[in-house]
Amino acid sequence: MAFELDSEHIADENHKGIEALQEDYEHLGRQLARRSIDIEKLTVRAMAFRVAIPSWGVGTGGTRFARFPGPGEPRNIFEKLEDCEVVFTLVRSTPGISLHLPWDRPDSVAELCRFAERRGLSFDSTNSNTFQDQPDQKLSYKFGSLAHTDAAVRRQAIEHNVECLEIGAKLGVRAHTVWIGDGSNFPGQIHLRESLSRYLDSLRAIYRELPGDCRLFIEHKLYEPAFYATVLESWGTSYYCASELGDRAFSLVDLGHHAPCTNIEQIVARLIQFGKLGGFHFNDSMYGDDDLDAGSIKPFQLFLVFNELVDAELEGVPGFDPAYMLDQSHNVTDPIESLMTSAIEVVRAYIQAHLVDRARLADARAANDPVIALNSLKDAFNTDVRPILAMARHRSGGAIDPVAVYRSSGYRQRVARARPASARLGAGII
Ligand code: PSV
Ligand code: MN
Repeated sequence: MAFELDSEHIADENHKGIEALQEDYEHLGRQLARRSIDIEKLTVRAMAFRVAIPSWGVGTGGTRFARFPGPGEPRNIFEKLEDCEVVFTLVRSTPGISLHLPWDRPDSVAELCRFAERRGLSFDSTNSNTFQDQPDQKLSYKFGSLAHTDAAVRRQAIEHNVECLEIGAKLGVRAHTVWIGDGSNFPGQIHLRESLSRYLDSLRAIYRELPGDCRLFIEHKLYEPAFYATVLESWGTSYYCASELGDRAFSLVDLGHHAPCTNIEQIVARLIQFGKLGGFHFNDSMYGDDDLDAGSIKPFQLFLVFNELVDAELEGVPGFDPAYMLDQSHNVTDPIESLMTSAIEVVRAYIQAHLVDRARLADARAANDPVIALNSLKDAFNTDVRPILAMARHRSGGAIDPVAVYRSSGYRQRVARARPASARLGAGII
């Protein structure tokens, strides 16, 4: 409680920026009106948009070479939620939490729910972890988990996922996400077809235990930790597995889990078309990582992904209901600042996608006019929608300039004093 952001401080900071924002907002409103777009409708959409925060994202991550801990890192799930609350208070679009187990296994689920509720937070999804060994674990995941050659290891990994489902049901989550590190580092190390069959059989056992209102998301990744062949390596294999499992199994797209230059927006379109798009882990990457802040490297790609999503939303594609989550690792930034920045970027792409003149785009396509088709997208992408995002935050009680308010609040300095560094922190991705 002692660390909460002071609402007076937010109001004082907003007071400094409101006049300029009002001016920019009115100016943009006039520009958009010339394009027959009502700025108020977009602001309402921005206020309603939601993207979940990963509980692991508030910790400092590392690379395989080193981890440089930051001051005041959260040491347990309650402290993680305190940091998530700061993000939510300032940007307002992030009340949902995506929980990683067993990293964040609560002693009392009821107590965790009460703690979250008091802060206006709720639990969006659970994520299992069979890519690491835990201190008290009987069998090792060194050579895999759900696709392991040993049935006993597979059973242990299934049981962990079933426990996640049980905890998730009490937390009221809407989805459970399974990402496995299974794969091989060398040609010949695993039987490519048999390992996928074992994985699918294990998933079937998990799927059978899925509570009625919960969806199962499976997350593919091209490589890492396996360097030669990952068992669930691509959206195609993911689609196949989700289809085999049943109506409540879907593919989750983590933007960082593809080869460089992959046309991710097309993958998104395919999964929408086949009724199997479950959700997203937003982040960005330059090469093969999945760690950078959303929109920091390829903002146009993020926009193009949202262009597909908004197209499906406006068309009313049956069953279209993707879950949006961030998933990034913060090695050199303050995690709270990175999460706020990413959440804003995601809303930015969503609102820009709503600016696309879809009738003009359809006409250009029908006339085989690539220049006008591209311009329809570029006109939307090149519109600076920041006044809409800032106004949406302000009207929702958040900050006009979240990073500035956060920095001047002294929150990090306060938690640094209250949370002495511990040698074994499980807060971030190592
Ligand atoms: C794997 O890289 C991943 O994207 C999965 O979503 C994990 O659950 C998460 O990162 C944390 O390691
Ligand atoms: Mn992910």
